[in-house]
Amino acid sequence: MKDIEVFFVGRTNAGKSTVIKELFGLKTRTGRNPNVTRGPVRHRLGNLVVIDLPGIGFRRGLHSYRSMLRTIIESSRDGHQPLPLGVQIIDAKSFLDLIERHSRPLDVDLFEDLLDFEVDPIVAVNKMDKIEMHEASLNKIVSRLGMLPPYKQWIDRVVPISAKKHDVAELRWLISHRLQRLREIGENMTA
Ligand SMILES: Nc1nc2c(ncn2[C@@H]2O[C@H](COP(=O)(O)OP(=O)(O)OP(=O)(O)O)[C@@H](O)[C@H]2O)c(=O)[nH]1
Ligand SMILES: [Mg+2]
Repeated sequence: MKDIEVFFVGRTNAGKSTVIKELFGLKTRTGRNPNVTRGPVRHRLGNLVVIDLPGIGFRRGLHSYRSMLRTIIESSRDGHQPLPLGVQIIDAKSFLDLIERHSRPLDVDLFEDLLDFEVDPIVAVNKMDKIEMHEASLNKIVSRLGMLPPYKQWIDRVVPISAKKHDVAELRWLISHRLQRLREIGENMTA
């Protein structure tokens, strides 16, 4: 059986490592400071490879992030594996604060990059416990990412979560559904 990879991307401190810990019970390093995860950390679970990536925005700019993503995606092509599943973690609070201040969150560039790389990402909007008016906030976030609101139109791609509150059930479901599809693609690929 071919390996299937799932990688987690996002701005530093968005909660990538916390989400991985919640979803897979893995011992990832998490922390309140930025730049906790320093390099791609791979965890193998049978034929599933979970990749915890460093965050974008602190020490690591968009350019170096892109080349890290390109390496992961191209190595799956070279190994004749299905394209990895990408899960983008967004810190809802910080995203909304940035657009309030008329700044463009790096999450938008990252999302566009993933689409350009032909990875159809799952977008997990994390730290929902820190924001009010969930529906309106999620609508703002998806429209900034270039998707038409309401966000509920995108339930096969966008999912609100709160990793710290152990609220990741919908994300777990979405990921397992996508991984199943990738497994089927893998089985149909010739070596
Ligand atoms: N309030 C709240 N805090 C969260 C949530 N998820 C993660 N955090 C906190 O956010 C901080 C960063 O979490 P990490 O999982 O280390 O974030 P990361 O994206 O892996 O960060 P880097 O590896 O530095 O890029 C930690 O203090 C977590 O406890 C959440 O759902 N709600
Ligand atoms: Mg981390």
